[in-house]
Amino acid sequence: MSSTAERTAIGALDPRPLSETDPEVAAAIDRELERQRSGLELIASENFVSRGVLEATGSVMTNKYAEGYPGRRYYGGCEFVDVVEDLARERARALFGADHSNVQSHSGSGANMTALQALTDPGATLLGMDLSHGGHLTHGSPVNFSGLWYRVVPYGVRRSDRTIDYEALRNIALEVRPAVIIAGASAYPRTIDFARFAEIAAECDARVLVDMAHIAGLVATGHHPSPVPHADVVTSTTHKTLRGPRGGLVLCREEHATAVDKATFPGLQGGPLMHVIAAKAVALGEALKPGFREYSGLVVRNARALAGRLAEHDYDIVGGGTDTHLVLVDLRTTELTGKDAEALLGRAGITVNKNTVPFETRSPFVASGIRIGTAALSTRSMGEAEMVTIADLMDRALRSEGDERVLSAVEAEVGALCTEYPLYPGTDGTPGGLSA
Ligand code: DSN
Repeated sequence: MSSTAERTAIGALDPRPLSETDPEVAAAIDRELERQRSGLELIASENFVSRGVLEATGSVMTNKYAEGYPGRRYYGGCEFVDVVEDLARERARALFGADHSNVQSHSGSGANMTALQALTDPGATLLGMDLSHGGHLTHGSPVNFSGLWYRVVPYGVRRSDRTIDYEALRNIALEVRPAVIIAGASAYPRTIDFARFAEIAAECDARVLVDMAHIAGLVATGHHPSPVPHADVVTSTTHKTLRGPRGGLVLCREEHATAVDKATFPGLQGGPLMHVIAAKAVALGEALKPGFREYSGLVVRNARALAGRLAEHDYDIVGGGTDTHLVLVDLRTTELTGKDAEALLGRAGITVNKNTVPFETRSPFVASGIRIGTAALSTRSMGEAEMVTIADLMDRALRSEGDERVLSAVEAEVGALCTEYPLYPGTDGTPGGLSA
């Protein structure tokens, strides 16, 4: 029999914590935890998951291969991963009222690839929202698989109020008669009228694909109208307003269930990430609880408060406000580019991303706007009063012209706010640390 020393030598079942076995990686994780704790996270696509989601993501289910679906796997030993995948599938169906769900997509982009493969063939015509009007890369950008494999015709927002121009969309649809119309966005703050998309699609015999990645949590709680009754297929990520682990999700009508499952596996993916699926089950379970409805309501109220205060400081709010978690600021009324603004705010401990805006004239690396979201800070329990304070802090940083004294003063106030609303208190942020 091998000794403990011999077992440790081959790296088997080493009981020591990561800080001892790989201090470099452990130190980077510690520093990331400290960064998340000490700054104001306003990236619209990010959130902070629960201890339960972290535990499941860091669990032994990462060890398991499970190609196939519950009860129909290509590997033995799947009885417990089947439990979590069934829970995740059932909770997704219940939360969104869908006929069918598939929880295996590794990402939102993968989910969109799956949906397009299930609904149509390469070479087909798609309508997707222009990237600079708020769409996503996978909705037809020429540099993405969607633009390379399909014939894409973009639609967008009106110049006058920068909201979706449904009449122009209808005219394009009637003219090009697409196989699929993609609704959904990554940088669009207002309510999307999914029923209108479905009406237009019916007129030209197109399928409707809705990517609800950004608003999934709000849809789950009725804070944004649901796309499910109007769409053939709905895709999402699980880590934005839904507050789960990083990953994707596909919902569909019963008629597309087999095509969606086949497109996911074996069409586009091999083994599912069972630890992530376990964490999706946990997050979907959390979203079914009453507290999540209160959380979503806070996310939306916070975004309104932030947008309202930024408007009082004379920033140009795209779409005239927000109905969601997201605020898009067009900085062309200032001297700043999106890149400048992201950097200035970053120096003050406030994280946002530069973003293109409708009718953009700059490259995406520079961009004329910033995108802001309230999902993460709402998880920290910050409310509308804090959003007003944060808008004031942002304004001071943005007007600072890079003055270190101003930026340091703002950073100190950011730090004080973060201390008042602690993140993962009393833990080291790792699954082991959290359960200790
Ligand atoms: N990268 C995501 C976002 O930030 O919106 C979309 O995939």
